[in-house]
Amino acid sequence: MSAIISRRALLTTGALGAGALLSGCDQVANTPSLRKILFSGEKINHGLARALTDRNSLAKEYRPDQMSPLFRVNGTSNPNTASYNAMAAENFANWRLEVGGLVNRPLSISHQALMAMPARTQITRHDCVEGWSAIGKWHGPMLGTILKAADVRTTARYVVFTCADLYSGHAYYESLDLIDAFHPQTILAWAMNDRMLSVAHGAPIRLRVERQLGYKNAKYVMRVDAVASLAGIGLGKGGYWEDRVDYDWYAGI
Ligand SMILES: Nc1nc2c(c(=O)[nH]1)N[C@H]1C(S)=C(S)[C@@H](COP(=O)(O)O)O[C@H]1N2
Ligand SMILES: [Mo]
Repeated sequence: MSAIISRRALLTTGALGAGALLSGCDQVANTPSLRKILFSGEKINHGLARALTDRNSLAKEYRPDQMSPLFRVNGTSNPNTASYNAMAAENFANWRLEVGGLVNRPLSISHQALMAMPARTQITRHDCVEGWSAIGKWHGPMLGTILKAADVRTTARYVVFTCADLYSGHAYYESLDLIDAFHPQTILAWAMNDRMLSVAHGAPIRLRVERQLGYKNAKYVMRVDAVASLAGIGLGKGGYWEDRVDYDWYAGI
């Protein structure tokens, strides 16, 4: 069946639920107990997206005239801690991105050095689960370039982003698997809409992972760590919203 159904049709079925797609061609999938085992919870979205889309395909990129006149600020708009405020007051001249965990060469990269790296520019649409979208232009080095420089060990399976802010009193963090971490549109953006990234949008750098929903796009990134497991980090589900309100860890769109 997969040869006949277009990618668009498959993606559309996401809204209806995979049951609608499968029921027409697979009686087994209609057996409630089996369906429960095969397609429980978030695994249905994660598994389907992986099976049906090419994970290396690119998110749509837009033209400059399609950029949103206003890009909403959501979640934390200023970490407002003593250490963050001190760094911001110096325009992040003494901030460093720490890259560690399961890497052979831990890195400590200054803002200046990060901005001197080869960078990508991409105009993409940000989709927040709360029901708004905005198209913006992002500029920064590919995360993959940094991870290659750090020489991620073969035992690593995820990359964890530690942010400077607390949201409702809990540290914001996020994580990606290595496929998304090395995706060419996954960048650490230091500029937005041709200007230095503002505090409200995540200065000095924020993750842009263009094939995932808004909450995966961590602002105020301070550390990047390669890890073998997400257990023991936060509440263990891989991100702030995953831990707090059970959002899907895999938010691919
Ligand atoms: N550190 C941090 N990153 C974050 C958030 C946050 O509160 N703190 N909110 C997330 C959510 S839900 C969205 S929709 C986007 C909002 O990014 P924006 O403020 O640039 O629009 O950031 C994401 N990354
Ligand atoms: Mo969001």
